[in-house]
Amino acid sequence: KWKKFAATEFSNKEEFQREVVRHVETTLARSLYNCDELAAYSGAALAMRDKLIIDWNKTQQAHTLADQKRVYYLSLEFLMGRTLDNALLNRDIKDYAVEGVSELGFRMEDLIDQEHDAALGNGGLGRLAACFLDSLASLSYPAWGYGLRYRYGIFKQEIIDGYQVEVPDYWLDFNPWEFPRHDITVDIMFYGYVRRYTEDDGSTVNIWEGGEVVQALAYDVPIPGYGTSTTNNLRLWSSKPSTGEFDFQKFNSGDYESSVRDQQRAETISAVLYPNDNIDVGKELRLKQQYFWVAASLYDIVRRFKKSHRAWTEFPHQVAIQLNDTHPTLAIVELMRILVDKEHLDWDTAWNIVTETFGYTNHTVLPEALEKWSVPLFQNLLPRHLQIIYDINLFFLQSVERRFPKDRELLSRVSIIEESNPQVIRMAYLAIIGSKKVNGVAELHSDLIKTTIFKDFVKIFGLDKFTNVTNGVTPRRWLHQANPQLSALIKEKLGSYNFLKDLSLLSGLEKFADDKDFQKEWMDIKFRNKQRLAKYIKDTTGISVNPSALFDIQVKRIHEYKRQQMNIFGVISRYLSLKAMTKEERAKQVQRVSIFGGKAAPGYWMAKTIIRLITAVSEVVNNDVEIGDLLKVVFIEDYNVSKAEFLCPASDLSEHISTAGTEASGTSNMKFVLNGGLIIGTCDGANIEITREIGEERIFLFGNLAEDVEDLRHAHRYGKTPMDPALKEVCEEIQKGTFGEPGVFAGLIHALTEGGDYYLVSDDFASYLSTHKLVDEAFKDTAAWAHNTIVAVSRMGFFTSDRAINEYADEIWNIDPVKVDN
Ligand code: 26Y
Repeated sequence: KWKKFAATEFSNKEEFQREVVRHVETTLARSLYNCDELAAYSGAALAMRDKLIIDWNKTQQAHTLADQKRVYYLSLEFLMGRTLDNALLNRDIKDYAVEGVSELGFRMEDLIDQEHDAALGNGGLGRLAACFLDSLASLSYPAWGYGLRYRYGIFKQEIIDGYQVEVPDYWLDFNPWEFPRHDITVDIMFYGYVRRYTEDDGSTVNIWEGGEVVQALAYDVPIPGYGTSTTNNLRLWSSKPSTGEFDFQKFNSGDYESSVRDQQRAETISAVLYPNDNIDVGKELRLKQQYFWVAASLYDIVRRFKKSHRAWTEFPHQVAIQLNDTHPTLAIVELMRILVDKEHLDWDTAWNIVTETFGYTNHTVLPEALEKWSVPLFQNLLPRHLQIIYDINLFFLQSVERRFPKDRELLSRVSIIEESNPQVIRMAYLAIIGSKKVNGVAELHSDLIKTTIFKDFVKIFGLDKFTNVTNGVTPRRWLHQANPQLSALIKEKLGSYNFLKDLSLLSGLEKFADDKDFQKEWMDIKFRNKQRLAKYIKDTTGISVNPSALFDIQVKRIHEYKRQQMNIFGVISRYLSLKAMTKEERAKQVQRVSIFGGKAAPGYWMAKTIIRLITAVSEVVNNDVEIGDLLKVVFIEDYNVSKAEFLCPASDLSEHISTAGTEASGTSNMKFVLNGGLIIGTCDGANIEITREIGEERIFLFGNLAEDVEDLRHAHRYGKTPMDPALKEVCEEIQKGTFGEPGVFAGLIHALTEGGDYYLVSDDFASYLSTHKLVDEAFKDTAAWAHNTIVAVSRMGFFTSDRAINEYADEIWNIDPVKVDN
């Protein structure tokens, strides 16, 4: 009955068209005769959005009615990318949208290309959160994401004279995918002091007061599931001056400037995403962001829980909160503050509720990425929270002392407070102590955290608290949307698109692996995807690349542990070998295009130097007429989600070559294999599980194992490791000035020599180069290559984020799906 009032339900191209036109003419106030691609995109987006809102309301209603346990995914990063194409595909209306706009004179691809990426994240952790939202909705779980609505997402990268230059990413000019909820605001306090007094009944009460107040305003983003009406909510908080705080007194008395300054100070909190990936810098503003977001989210969650008038002890049966890394760990402390200071529960009852509610996902073992907050800084900003942390620590250490009497070393090792100068709060320890479950993101990583950084906690809490959930990626965006031709070919073979909901069905492809016609169609699609990339490279860099050459891609954040430096040293080595060959020898070589992309954190000097070396090598190699198409080197500017969508389908080979034991999982490795590419990689992160699934004859593994890293590093420190000869040759070539002023690259060479080669480039270099030779040989046999990529894809079912989310739901959150009627 209600449906017939829903004007925006459309189910054919005419209706879609009508809605686009209506929005262009009325919402945007433009004439159709003056409608450019941006206006047409906007009209299409608004039409799609109307449809999503209806499903979204239905979903929220169904969830309220079902009154089941919900999960809240707290993440400081959501790397969503574009929405229109994804929403059209998830709702299965792309076909008539394409026809609808084509009759208006537009190509859908051009409209889709008008959309700005929502880039509220750095890399893997942020993109994982986005894949998880897609899976949560597609599997109909009652789930909310909570994050910050940054005015500036991750910076845009420009390459100027070979160097990275950062440009602000202002993305909110036109964003139809969000809804401000002017009625949903929360006042958040900072600074101030704690007033303690004794009640008549003798109990002590702590009141945090006298601080400055900032207001959090909710913006909601609908998250459409695939093949279901479920449309979940992502709630992002934006900061603004609290209504009481904007100083009208000052304003009226003429102190206009300082009243505007106060306003700006409030808005600063959600102004910009910190552009650091896997490196902690400990800035006060970031702590402010964390508390602001966590406090607003918890207020919201608690308010929703209170509506059901249940006892507090029911809280963990209604609410699961997942902490995406330690960034939201303050939520543990804030919930304690709410329960003890405001709701007057006794400490133990409150603590039981808290430790039944939270789960903590760790994404790294790198020491420089583990968050620590200086106690003086923290005390000034959040005085009451520091007291609560001290109490949590005290009770925890007392319990450890009882179980392990007289082990003072253990106590100091596991204390939340590190006795450095100044003292610091170890957020990971707080997250472990306050959570029911702790998980790593791939098997090796989950094993490593249990045996290294968290081993004392395994001893204290037992093994059951620590678990693994191997990451996954959503096949909707990373197969169906990014590679529509491959998705359609698979559908043709399997009979339906059901594999997009149950990726294990891909196994049905394996029987076609030797079918010559199928192989041809398969490889033709790869070729067309490479042609599209070649055109993009030509248009944006001027470099011509041969689409028949082997495309070797490494795209990810630039970091020494990910070893882009090893890749470019390998390219130099290949260049030197080619130069040394006769014409006849050269003619037998496999042509290669080495493609790099990724952002360096603005303050990460070494990462920026790696980018400079890549661009310097590309200038020399690409202009060497003797080399021609045998080797091209390309740096793709401003790597982001929408670029990943056309890069992943265009690789023959992708590189996942981190020093063993450093890459927690990696997720682009999964995307590349899912799109019919092979991998060269180390025994690290999810590469290991990918190998197990697809078979070791289909992956080019090389290098030392995680268990040997410590000894190898030790050997370097004591000068026992001569540099690999091929690497030495590369260094000498750089020092000769072949790639420009060698002083520019001195830091990179120093890291390999006096620096102790911490990332073991030299130790792995010989096996890296010889493995690349195997790749060349394998690539010459097109039929075998086709066979191997088909088999690999058919065995990738495990790496869907649907599987990961089902594991979280069953083993950590204890939640069930809620059906939403169509
Ligand atoms: C402390 C702070 C500045 C910080 C900010 C961002 C610390 C870490 C990060 C981001 C970490 C990250 O992206 N980690 C990656 O998470 C992926 C998803 O689990 C993994 O696949 C990947 O191996 C890991 O590096």
